[in-house]
Amino acid sequence: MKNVKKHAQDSENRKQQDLKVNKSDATDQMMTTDQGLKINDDTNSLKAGERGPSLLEDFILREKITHFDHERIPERIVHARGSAAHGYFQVYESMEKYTKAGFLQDPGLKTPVFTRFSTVAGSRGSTDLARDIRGFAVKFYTEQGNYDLVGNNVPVFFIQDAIKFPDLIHAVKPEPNNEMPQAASAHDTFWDFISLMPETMHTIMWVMSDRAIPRSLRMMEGFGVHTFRFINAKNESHFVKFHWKPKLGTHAVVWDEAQKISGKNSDFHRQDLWEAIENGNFPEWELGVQIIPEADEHKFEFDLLDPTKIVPEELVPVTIIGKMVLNRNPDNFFAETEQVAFHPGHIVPGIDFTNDPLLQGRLFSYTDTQLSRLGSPNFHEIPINRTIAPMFNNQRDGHMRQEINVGRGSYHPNSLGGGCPFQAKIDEGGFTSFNERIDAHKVRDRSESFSDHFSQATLFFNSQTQVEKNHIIKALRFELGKLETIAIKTRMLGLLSQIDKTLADKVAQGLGLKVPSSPEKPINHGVGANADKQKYEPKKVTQSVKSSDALSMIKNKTLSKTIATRQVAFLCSEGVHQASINAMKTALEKAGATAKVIAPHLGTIKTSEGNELAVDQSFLIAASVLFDAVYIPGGKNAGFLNSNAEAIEFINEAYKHCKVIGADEFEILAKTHIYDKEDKNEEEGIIINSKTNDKNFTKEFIDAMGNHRFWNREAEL
Ligand code: HDE
Repeated sequence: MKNVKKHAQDSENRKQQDLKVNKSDATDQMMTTDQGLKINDDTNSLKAGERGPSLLEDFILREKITHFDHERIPERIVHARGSAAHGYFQVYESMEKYTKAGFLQDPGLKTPVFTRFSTVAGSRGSTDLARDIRGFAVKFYTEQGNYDLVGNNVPVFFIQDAIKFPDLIHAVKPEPNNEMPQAASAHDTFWDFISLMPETMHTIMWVMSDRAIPRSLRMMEGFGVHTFRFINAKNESHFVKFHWKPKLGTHAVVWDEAQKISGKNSDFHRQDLWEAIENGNFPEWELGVQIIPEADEHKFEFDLLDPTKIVPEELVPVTIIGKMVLNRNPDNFFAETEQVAFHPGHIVPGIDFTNDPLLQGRLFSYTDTQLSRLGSPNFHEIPINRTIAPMFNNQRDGHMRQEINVGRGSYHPNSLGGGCPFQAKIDEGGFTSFNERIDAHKVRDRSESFSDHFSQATLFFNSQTQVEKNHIIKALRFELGKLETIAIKTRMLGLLSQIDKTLADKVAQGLGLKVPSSPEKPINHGVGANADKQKYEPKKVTQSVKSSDALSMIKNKTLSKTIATRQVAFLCSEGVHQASINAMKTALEKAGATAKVIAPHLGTIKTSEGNELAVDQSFLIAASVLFDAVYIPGGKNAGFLNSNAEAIEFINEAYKHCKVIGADEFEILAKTHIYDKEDKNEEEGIIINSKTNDKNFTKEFIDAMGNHRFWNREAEL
């Protein structure tokens, strides 16, 4: 056991050391040029006379500006905006029965990971809260080589074949004539494409749900999307679907909040992840797998190779096999988060691909894109991309080669180098592909088993609570409502009516349009070369699972009641009652939440007890959308809060977004919407101290926070 621990520690240390090469946080270093020449003056350029022209000879100036001129590299074509963290992965029990993957054998082994979360459509400088899928890419630095699980926070994808990916991305990116809109799908080109591609319908349901506007990167699920294979030492294969389940549960904000957060703090997610890790609140996910025996490949009413389908958890349960903890922020955004290069083709013995045509296309794309983004085939030598496994081969040279290969041999077979590097036998860890039999005609076509585009979209919609359905309807009303072209809206209504009639009717109502009585048939779009034969006809296959709780964030069993790391705004002003603040703050901190004092100005304010209270944020900086709950302590501040428009707006917004509001006295809320309501004293999620007996107040507030939102405040659609 001691050895196992040491081994685990070694592999973590090795990666840490690897990444610290050239770390530039020294405190005792003199400034030099890139050639190591000590610099005496970095403030003035070399000139002919004090007021004279700068001299071309000034190599220090030229070197500095030339390097600066080349600081930027192309941003990722998709997933440009990201944030990442280091951590480790640990399996709970050996998975030997299913896979020989080294990092899944030994519960004592901590495999270092680097995980990058991203939005898909926006540029590097766009907002975190865009309605979008989130990338969830994990690089495992295993002893057998790097394994990348490059997934998303949604378990399905828009398209079935990689050949449509450039079209999808062209459609969703800002329109080419005016480069608008940024990081948004609510525009004509996106919905034009979607409305002509029925296979996108299932993913559209997920993207229109609140899954596309997470509360935090720490509170979203992750999925491998494609079906992969586990291969064991006996070379037996099982199909596998990967799931990441967040320990804090899966949570979202609402669309109105998302849009406002984008203005108030476009780094909301990025900052939340960074601060959680800095404060020692290390985010954690469990890795789950759905394992399907090879013999069951054709037993489902959908095709396992189709990336627009899930395997409902009711048919194949998710088995939790390990955990990932993110415990260290990057030292340098560019060197690590920007230069990390993921690739679904980075696999290790024990894991293999299937013939999912989307996955197959990805296997080519990622290396190709790194070549233009990172500028060299040697991107694997960048510290964040280096493997901790010994790396040795006959690849040589190229732009920015770091390694100085010694010796004459750079070919195989050789005798001059004694035959080195040697090929590894399978029992020495040599990789071999799963020996799948393939016997087929060469065709540009798609399997009939891929032609059901609606039934899982219906399954997703049916699995939601009424509140979640309303949010999907409102999202569609928003997105389609922004389109200029009526024909696209109508075509979309036709597609929605094939998912659910009420859904289509409700969206149509918001758009002021009618659902077409017979939906437009897709003409030769997304149908492959056999389009001319009109062979393809989308169909709906009856699903054995009618509703799945795992698909709803509200019903989901992983929804956690914990309020750990949640942020509570305390609205205060001069004369606030300090004893109330102390009691609530202590109770919240005990539950793992954070209290922030918001007041008219920064610095300190005087409490009713005569003490100075430190202010965290002024009303000018803070906003309800940046917090999970609000508390208004009593004292002499009621007068001020009732006359301050910002404080009133703060409380009204918290109410609108269905958040918990606590106050020492009901009168403090006199100028808010809450006070005007008929059932004002009975509302759920409004906790008033004077009505509870003192002891229960903080408990009731914290219990209410555990419910997260009080959706009954939302209007019926
Ligand atoms: Fe990607 N994708 N993708 N993708 N993808 C990229 O690679 C691509 C797809 C995903 O944090 C690019 O290094 C194709 C599905 C993530 O660095 C590029 C297709 C899933 C990230 C690329 C897909 C993903 C990327 C751009 C259709 C979920 C960010 C920059 C066949 C399973 C990784 C880069 C990071 C990034 C291609 C579809 C996940 C261009 C051709 C499905 C999380 O290579």
